[in-house]
Amino acid sequence: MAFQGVDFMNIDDLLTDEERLIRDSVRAFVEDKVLPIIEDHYMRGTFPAELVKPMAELGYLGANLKDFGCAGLNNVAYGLIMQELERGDSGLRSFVSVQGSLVMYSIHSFGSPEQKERWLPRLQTGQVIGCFALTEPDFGSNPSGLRTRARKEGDSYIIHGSKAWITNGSIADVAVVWARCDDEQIRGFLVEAGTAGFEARDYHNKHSLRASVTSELVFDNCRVDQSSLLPETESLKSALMCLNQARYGIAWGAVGSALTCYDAARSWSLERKQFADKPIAAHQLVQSKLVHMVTEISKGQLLSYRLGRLKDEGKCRYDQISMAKRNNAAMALETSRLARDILGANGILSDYPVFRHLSNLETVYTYEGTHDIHTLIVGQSITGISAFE
Ligand code: TGC
Ligand code: FAD
Repeated sequence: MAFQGVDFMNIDDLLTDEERLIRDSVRAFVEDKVLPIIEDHYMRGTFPAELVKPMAELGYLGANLKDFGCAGLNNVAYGLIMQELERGDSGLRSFVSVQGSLVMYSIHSFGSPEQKERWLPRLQTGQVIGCFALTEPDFGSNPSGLRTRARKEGDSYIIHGSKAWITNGSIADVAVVWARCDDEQIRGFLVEAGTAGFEARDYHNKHSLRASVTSELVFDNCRVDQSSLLPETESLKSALMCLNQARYGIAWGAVGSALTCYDAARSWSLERKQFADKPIAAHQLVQSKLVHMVTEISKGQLLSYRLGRLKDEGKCRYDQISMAKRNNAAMALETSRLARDILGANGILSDYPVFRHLSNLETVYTYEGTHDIHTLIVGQSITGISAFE
C-alpha cells in the first residue's frame, strides 16, 4: 500500500491547501519514480541521474528562490519537498540541497547580474549541475582555517589547493569554491569543469550515501578569469549563510527518512509473530519503541514546521536552524536504528529501506556541521560563551 503519511499531532491542519498539494505530489513522484529504482542504485553505488530532469521539470531545484525560472515557493513548501525526497533517499535530497540551497543560493545571493543570467536558469532546469566546495582534508568542522588560495595575477585568479568530500564533485559543470584571497579573506569563486588544473576524483568505498556522488577536488594552479569571483562574497560568513539554507532542508529531510523507517517498523511489527500467536506489536517492549519513535518524529515535524514559518517571516536565526538540524538528524538516526532492531535479521536486508536509511543517516548526522558542532553553536547562543577551542 502507498505511504499514507505519519501525522499523530494533526500537523497537516497547520499546512495550507497549496502546501499539502505540493507535499502529496512529491510523495507520488517518490512512490512512482524513486522507490522502484533507488535500492538498486544504492547497492551498485550509482547516482540516479535519470531523475535530475524530471525533478527539474517539477520545479524542485532552487524551489524557494525567486526569478530565473525558479518556483518561488515558500519555505514550508520547500521543506516538504526535502522531506518527501529524503523519504526516498538522503542522496537524492542531498543532490537537490546542493544544487538549490548551496550552489543556486550562492549565485543568487552573491553573484553578479551576468553570473546569475548565465548559470541560474540552466541550474534550475538541471541542464548544468553544481557542487559546493568548502571542506578540505584538514579543515572540516573548522572551515575558517581553510588553505585553498586564490592569488590575484593580472586579470586572473590562480586557485591552488584541495577540497574533500564534495557532493556532486565529478558530475558538476560548475563548482562554487571557497578560497583565501590575498587580503586573507575567504571568498567564493565559480570554477568550470574542464578548466586546466582542476580535477575531481570520486570516493568509491563509501558505506553511506551510496546513491550520491562524493569527490575530492584538486586545484593545481588553476587559472580562472577575475569575473569568476562571486563579487558579493565578503568572508566565511557568506559561506555560512549558504550552509543555513542547506541545514534548513536537512532538518526537514531527516524527518522524511524517519517516516520511512517508522512506517516500515510499524507495518512489520503488525505482521511478524513470535512466541504466542500474536504479532510482536502486541508486546509492551515493541510498543514502547514505536511510541518513542512516533513521539520524536512528531517533535521533529513541529520543529521543522515552526522553523519554516519563521523563515518565511524573515525571523529565522542560524542557531535555531542548528537546533533543528541537530535534533532531527539525531532523531532520524535513532529511529532508523530502532526500526532495524524491530525488523530483526530482516532489518539488514535491502528488501527493506531501513538499513539504507540508517547508513545514510550516519552521514546526515555529520555533514553540514556535525551533531557536536551544532551543540556548540546552540551552546554559544544560550551562554554567550564559545566552546569551540
Ligand atoms: P565564528 O567566529 O563563530 O563566526 C564568524 C562570523 O559568522 C557568523 N556566523 C554565521 N552567520 C550566518 N550563518 C551562520 N550559520 C553563522 N555561523 C556563524 C558569526 O556570527 C560571525 O559573525 P561576525 O559578524 O561576528 O563576524 O566562526 P568560526 O570560524 O569560529 O566557525 C564557527 C562554526 C564552527 C560555527 C562554523 O565554522 C561551522 O558551522 N562549522 C561546520 C562546517 C560545516 O557545516 N561544513 C559544511 C560543509 S557543506 C556540506 O557539508 C554539504 S553536505 C551536502 C548536503 O547539504 O546535502
Ligand atoms: P572533523 O571536523 O574532523 O570532526 C571529527 C569529530 O570531531 C566529530 O565528531 C566532531 O564533532 C568533533 N569535533 C570537531 N571539532 C570539535 C570541537 N571544537 N569540539 C568538540 N568536538 C569537535 N563538504 C562540503 O564542503 N561540500 C559538500 O558537498 C560536502 N558533502 C559531503 C558529503 C558526504 C557524504 C560527507 C560524508 C561529507 C560531506 N561534506 C561536504 C563534508 C562535511 O561537511 C564534513 O565531513 C563535516 O563538516 C565534518 O568535518 P570532518 O569530516 O572533517 O570531521
